[in-house]
Amino acid sequence: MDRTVAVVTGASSGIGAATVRRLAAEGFHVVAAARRRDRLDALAAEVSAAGGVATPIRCDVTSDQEVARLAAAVAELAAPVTLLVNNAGGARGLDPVASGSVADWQWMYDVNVLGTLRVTQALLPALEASGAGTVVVLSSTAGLIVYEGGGGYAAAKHAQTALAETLRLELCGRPVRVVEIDPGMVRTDEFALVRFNGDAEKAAAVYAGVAKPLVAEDIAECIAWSATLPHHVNIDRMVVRPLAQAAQHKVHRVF
Ligand code: 8X3
Repeated sequence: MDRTVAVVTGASSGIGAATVRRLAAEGFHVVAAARRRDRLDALAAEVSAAGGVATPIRCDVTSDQEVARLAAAVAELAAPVTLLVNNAGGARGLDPVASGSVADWQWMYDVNVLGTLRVTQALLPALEASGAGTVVVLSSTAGLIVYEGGGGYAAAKHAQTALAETLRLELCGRPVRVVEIDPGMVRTDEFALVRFNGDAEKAAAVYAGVAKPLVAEDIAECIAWSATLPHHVNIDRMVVRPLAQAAQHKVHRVF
């Protein structure tokens, strides 16, 4: 099988890891990029045992040097690069604007927005050269709406959404489509834990009473679907929420 390359950032857990598994099953040679190399190695071994191909590459998307190394390692594979999934990101804190930490806001801007910018810039030439490239930007419903305590995260996700929309305009007429995926409530091992600095009780409260929050595999399915449609079909934006979440503030909880 002639496998094309799909690069997934933030691949060591959650939506990223699920996307690596899903795209490998779809027949891509998946480059799994993240900071935690041990986790990537285990994931690549798992993919291989299932008959797929995944190459683990350490990459912190907040580092220019590491992103340059990622692009060089991808080039060494000498195969068409048809898909980039900008998944690395996250939230820190749920503080009101009045007392939010500047460092948290900076981190969120760096990992969500500039991380997407760095990796997209580094891989865009290869994606275009493939003749049928796709850039997926994992933003969030927080990229479309704001909520109390979510100012820093919403600001970063709104910026990431702006990046995706601008890129699509700029690439019009060139063979790279840009897909923005905006998940609502997704229960993963780490998203809420990172947001609350490891406080498991606060993290669990986010999903309390919600019968079925989305899981990472649900979003991986959306990514795989939009990335494997015929290349002239561009899903501009996909907003995905669990059935129990009709809107950001409208969540059905049963206690
Ligand atoms: C995650 C959605 O509601 O926590 O990106 O902002 S939310």
